[in-house]
Amino acid sequence: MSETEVDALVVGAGFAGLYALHRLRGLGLKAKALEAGAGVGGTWYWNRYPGARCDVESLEYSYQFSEALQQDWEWTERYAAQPEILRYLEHVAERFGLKPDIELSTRVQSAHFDEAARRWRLHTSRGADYSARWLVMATGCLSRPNKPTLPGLDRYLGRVLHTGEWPHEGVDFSGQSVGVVGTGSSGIQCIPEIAQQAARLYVFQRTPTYSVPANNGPLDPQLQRRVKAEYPAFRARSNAQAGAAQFDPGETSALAVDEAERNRVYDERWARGGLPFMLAFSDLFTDAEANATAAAYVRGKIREIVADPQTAERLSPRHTFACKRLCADTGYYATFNRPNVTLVDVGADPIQTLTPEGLQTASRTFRFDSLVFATGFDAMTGALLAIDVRGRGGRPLADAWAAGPRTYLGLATAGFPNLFMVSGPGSPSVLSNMVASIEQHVNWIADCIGAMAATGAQAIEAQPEAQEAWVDEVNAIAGATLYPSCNSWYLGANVPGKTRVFMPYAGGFPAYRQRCDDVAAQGYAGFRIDRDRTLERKEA
Ligand code: NA7
Repeated sequence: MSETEVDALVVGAGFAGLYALHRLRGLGLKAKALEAGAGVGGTWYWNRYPGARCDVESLEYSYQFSEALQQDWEWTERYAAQPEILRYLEHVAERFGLKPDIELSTRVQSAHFDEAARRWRLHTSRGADYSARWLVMATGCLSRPNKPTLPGLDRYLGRVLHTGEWPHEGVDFSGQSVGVVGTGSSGIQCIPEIAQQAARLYVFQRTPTYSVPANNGPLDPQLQRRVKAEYPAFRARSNAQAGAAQFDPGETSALAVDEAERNRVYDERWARGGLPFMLAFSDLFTDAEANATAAAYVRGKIREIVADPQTAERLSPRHTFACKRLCADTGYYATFNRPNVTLVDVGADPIQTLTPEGLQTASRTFRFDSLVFATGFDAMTGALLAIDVRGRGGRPLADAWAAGPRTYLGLATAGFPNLFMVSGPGSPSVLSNMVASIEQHVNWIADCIGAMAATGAQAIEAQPEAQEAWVDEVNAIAGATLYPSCNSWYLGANVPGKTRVFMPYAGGFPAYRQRCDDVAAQGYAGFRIDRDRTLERKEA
């Protein structure tokens, strides 16, 4: 099969890939997106499990690049459920005429940099080859499912599901006995839903989870009208916050107020619902004693909600509050008051093996018809490293990142010219409102490619010194927080054998964006730009 030559290739057609394709085409480039799914939507295409919902508010978790789009689209709930977000992304793909340039059901298997031609050559699962000068990896931070390799899994005769690869036709658990492994965001969302349908539900919990009520509901039409009346100003307020969302960070230390005042603040945030709870005070992420007050408050709530004291105790986390991502739920803890739900503490009584009928822990045997893995993702690097990416000198990305990901600004990596990552490791990404971070990255990348194309440059590459300095800065910022203190996916600790490095940039979205803008304004400081006259002549 012959190679399809374009100017730019985008890998992925979720929030990042769709907007990247839109921007690159807007530069007058010939661009294509290659997408593994049979439809657009990325994360929101794959994660169709019952209860799947965003925990950033709809009015913020949406594109801001088009005023007409943000005026026209009507969100129905405070926190949109997966089907609504997927409809939104399908609308975006249609509205901006992106579909003709998206190859669906096309998984990129390899991406090799051809140094002589300064082009990326990609091979796909459909056997097709593509080449492009510019390569934008919009492969997602949470897109490669983490599937535990439990002994005996191949002998289990029931149905095995992963929340991140949920069947499109849905699953009917009526009358079934179901086992769920995992109690992170996906688990806490699907467990209450499955509990309502299944005859019996076993929740296999390795680590208890801090969760606050989402307090979801229909989106107040008046609020939506008010926001739309001043959407650009509303977005500016969001973008000025560390997480690129209006979480209204508290300005006082949790230790500067007495217990009654502290509880008043926590009560208020708990009633408001959602992730702003974690910013109730200024030092919850930096001071262990302050953090412990939030942890104790949530444990108190669990004891209030859960009737059986022993179950409440097992559900109560002991690790640093919010150093694994905080969850926002709808009736999660209360689900354990249902007579058909059993909590199994596999932290204390580990899973030994699966059996044909269910599973065995050290002390008990369980039987169930279906097993749901809500076990998360090989986060931030998983999807990138699943592709055989090779840069200059044929060096594999897996080799360059053997000691953990190394990037400059989370946008590029030395030795891999013209390859850009959207929300890559070393950028705020998962510590921020993803859509805002994605747009900021795509805008930066598109502006950079536009600037290169305008000056006839064929290659731009992060310089090792700039990259090392950035990696050090990212590590230093993380080291000043409590984040490294528990086994989170931010650190890669959820995937056996993965190098333990805190991957996202924890310095906040505004500071990060300023840094990226400064680098661009200084003529792409820290990058080397190549203009090869020989190539120019060939292309003319
Ligand atoms: P998470 O947050 O990584 O949660 C995965 C859960 O699965 C967590 O409770 C894990 O326990 C558990 N897990 C993983 N492997 C195992 C094994 N082998 N045995 C038992 N339990 C296991 O993934 P989610 O999909 O819920 O959420 C990911 C992000 O998506 C979320 O943070 C939001 O940003 C959106 P552990 O804590 O590792 O002991």
